[in-house]
Amino acid sequence: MSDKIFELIKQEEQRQKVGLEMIPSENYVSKNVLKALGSILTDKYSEGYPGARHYGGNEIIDQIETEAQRLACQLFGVKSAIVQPYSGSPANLAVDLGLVEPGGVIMGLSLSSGGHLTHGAKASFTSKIFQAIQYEVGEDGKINLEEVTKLAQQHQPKLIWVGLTAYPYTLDFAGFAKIAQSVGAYLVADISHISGLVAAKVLPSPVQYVDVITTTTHKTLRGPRGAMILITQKGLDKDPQIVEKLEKGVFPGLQGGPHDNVTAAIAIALQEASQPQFKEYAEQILKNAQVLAKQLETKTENHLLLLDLSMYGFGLGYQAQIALELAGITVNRNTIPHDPASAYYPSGIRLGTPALTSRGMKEEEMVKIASWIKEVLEMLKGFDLPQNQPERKDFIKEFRSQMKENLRLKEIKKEVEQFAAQFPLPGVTDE
Ligand code: DSN
Repeated sequence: MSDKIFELIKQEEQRQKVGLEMIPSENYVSKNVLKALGSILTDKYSEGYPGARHYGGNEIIDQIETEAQRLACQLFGVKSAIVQPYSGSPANLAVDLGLVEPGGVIMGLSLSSGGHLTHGAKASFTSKIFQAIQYEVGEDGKINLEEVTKLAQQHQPKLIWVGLTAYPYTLDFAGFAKIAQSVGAYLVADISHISGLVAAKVLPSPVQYVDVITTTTHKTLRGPRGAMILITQKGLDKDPQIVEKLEKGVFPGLQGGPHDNVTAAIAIALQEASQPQFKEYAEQILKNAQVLAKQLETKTENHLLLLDLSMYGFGLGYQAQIALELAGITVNRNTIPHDPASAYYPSGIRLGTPALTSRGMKEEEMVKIASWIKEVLEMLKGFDLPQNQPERKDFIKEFRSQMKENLRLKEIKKEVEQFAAQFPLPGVTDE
């Protein structure tokens, strides 16, 4: 037995218990999801799809995967579901590979405007395999559909992505549908961040407007790390072969055997997400985000906040992430649209409410947490990122060691620990 690893898992559990996880893509799964993940289903190989496997012994796995597909179709109101993608990035790549020839044109929101790497970012293989055109948000931080229309007319994409990882506003699926229609492109919604909110019907669903939907299963949907590709009636009407193309994109195009333990855990999470309590949970995520946004003087229409820290100084995202982590509050540094600093040392942080809400925190707790965050952010004044790039690494190192000695940060950490420990982690039992 690896004592070292089990000891480290315990330490991570303790870190999560006494800290506040505010990365908006993170969440806490239920005991049953954890149970399925840790089951003997992890031992099986099942290349292929239910009823058409390349290996024997899949009679029961077929039933598990079929049930996961059925639950996904029912919950999201789609016609077909592929539940095998290992995670969001492979799901998105499988969609591109299934629907567009290498070298074809794809279009997506840029990473710095709140899109995802796989929507065609320069650093992603999606922009090396395909000709990737990126649209940006305007000065108001919002997607400008006229701009998207112009780019689509000019570049005639085969596929358009509409989705987000750091965009705090509602996506106009109907507007995108008109653009995709006008150039004959497939329209794919990546709802990874918001799928739990869509499933609970507290945010608009893209189903009637798009051909395909991708989503991870571990964010607001509160399942295991995995992903799904969902095919709508619109998608089937546009391309009757679309399901086969996408299935082939996943296997054998990109992946080998599915992770059957994850498939089972996805089925459990989908079942949980169809319960009335999940709708209450999703509503509370949004209420909490509204309170947090108000307290932190920003705006959101979903579960996430993108905080521009320019009012405290230049390029403070990394420093904020470090100082908040020392206070027991986990967020991630993030670029803001048209960031004047850099991707590695950006001007903002991204935070959200799904994980805290899973622990039972409500509006009152958000006010308390926001006051700690504001206090920590005030401490950043005077710690502007050096303009001279070679100085930045040492500057961050020095900043970290200074902050480690900061007495008020140590006090806040204690306060946060006492506060957080009152809200148990849903999947964890004390043994
Ligand atoms: N890592 C995910 C997120 O944090 O949004 C995107 O892949």
